[in-house]
Amino acid sequence: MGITVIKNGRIVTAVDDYVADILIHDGRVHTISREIPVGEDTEVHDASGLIVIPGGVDVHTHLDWEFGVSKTVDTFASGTQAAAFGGTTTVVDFCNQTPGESPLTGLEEWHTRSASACVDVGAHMIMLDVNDQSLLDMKSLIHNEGVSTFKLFMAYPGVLMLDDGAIFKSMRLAGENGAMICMHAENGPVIQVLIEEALAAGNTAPKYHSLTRPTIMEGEAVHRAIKISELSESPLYIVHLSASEALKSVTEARDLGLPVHAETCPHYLFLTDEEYDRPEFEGAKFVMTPPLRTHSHQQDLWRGLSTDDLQVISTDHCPFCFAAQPYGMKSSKQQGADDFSKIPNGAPGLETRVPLIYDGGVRNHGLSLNRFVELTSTSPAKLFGLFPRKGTIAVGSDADIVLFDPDEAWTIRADEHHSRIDYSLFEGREVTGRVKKVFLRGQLIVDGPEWKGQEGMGQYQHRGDAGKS
Ligand code: DUC
Ligand code: ZN
Ligand code: ZN
Repeated sequence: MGITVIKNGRIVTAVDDYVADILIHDGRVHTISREIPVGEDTEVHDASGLIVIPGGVDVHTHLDWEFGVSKTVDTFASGTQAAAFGGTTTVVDFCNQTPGESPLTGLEEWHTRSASACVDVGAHMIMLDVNDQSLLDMKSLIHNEGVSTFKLFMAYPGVLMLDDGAIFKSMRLAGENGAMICMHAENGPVIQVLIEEALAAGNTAPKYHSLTRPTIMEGEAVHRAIKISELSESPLYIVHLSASEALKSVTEARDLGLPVHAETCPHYLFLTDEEYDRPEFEGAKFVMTPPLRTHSHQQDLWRGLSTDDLQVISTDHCPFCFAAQPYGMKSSKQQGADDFSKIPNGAPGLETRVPLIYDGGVRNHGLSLNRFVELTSTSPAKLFGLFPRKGTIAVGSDADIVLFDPDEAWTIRADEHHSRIDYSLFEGREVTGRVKKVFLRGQLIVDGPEWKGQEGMGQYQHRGDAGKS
């Protein structure tokens, strides 16, 4: 690969903010200097008036993933192309163990599916069957396969949920081996009772998804997860945190100095449970877990982002189409037309995360530009064992770079997206701030509306120790 120079951009990292040129060679940042002379064969990109930020790191996606009887609609090719257009150049995606099988087999299958990725990819493992052998396999995943994070579920009894003993064993092993547990924290058995009672009373509409998953049961599970991780002396990462009660427990733990971390997602920051009152079956588009909450929870989440009680904003991109059976899929949101508990839980977000957080966070909620980069790139890269290769612009780092126009106003439209999903949670929302160019390891992959990348160019990321901030 030749030499590329990005000239005159305002480089913003989690800690810096200055105007300079960047010389890229062999896929990495080679030189950063105020004025880099340009040779004849150099590829030059003028970034005057643009912000130059490290490629986004989204550590919570579900691409081409089977969830119960449903399957997410994005392939690795479509989902990662959507990521790139949204300014994200690394995703860490969830693969899973099949009960009765080794998690190593789940990773092998994931590698086959992810071969078409257009941006760099890492894998977390969802543990569904914790026993002596699978605990040994976890060690092998950590030390040989670059998988240093594991998701466990405290929800979905009989399907995904692990009991507290299995959680304790997994956490202890993770802590002893430089890994971290990512927890889906909701009290599954209590929620199951509420779901059964709602259905028995004839309450089948999408809004009952929200009414049967109370915030207090998220708070209870987060508290329990923290206590088990404290005993097992392991770092803990709470995924998709949505509720004030949950945040309170995380804040208390962090104040005690425990290695407890948490992410929230754009939908919890910008939408509320009023979406479930939409007419017809429209509320199903917003059925994700945990559900959308009230405005007061949302305000607490913004406070948590500003005080670093929340360290990451990821998408939980888990796209199921609204319309029935597109792309030959067997399932869609319509599966739950007569029973909210059958609506596949999940929503899209990969393509809109970075601009939404710039618009809503920097422009409208007082986040600094540095904090915006930290939340969407640097902090996830550090916590998930990717830093400093990813998550910053520095000499020696991968040249994953986004040129971002802070002033361009545009409107979010699902039919302009690159994801295969047929709706956006943010349809019609006007935002200011737009991704203009994206480089993956120095190669231009997004140039305005044009796709310049290739399927399969994404590289697997062997991740190092997790839980380090
Ligand atoms: N949790 C996730 O993280 N994604 C999809 C559904 C769920 O319960
Ligand atoms: Zn989850
Ligand atoms: Zn998820």
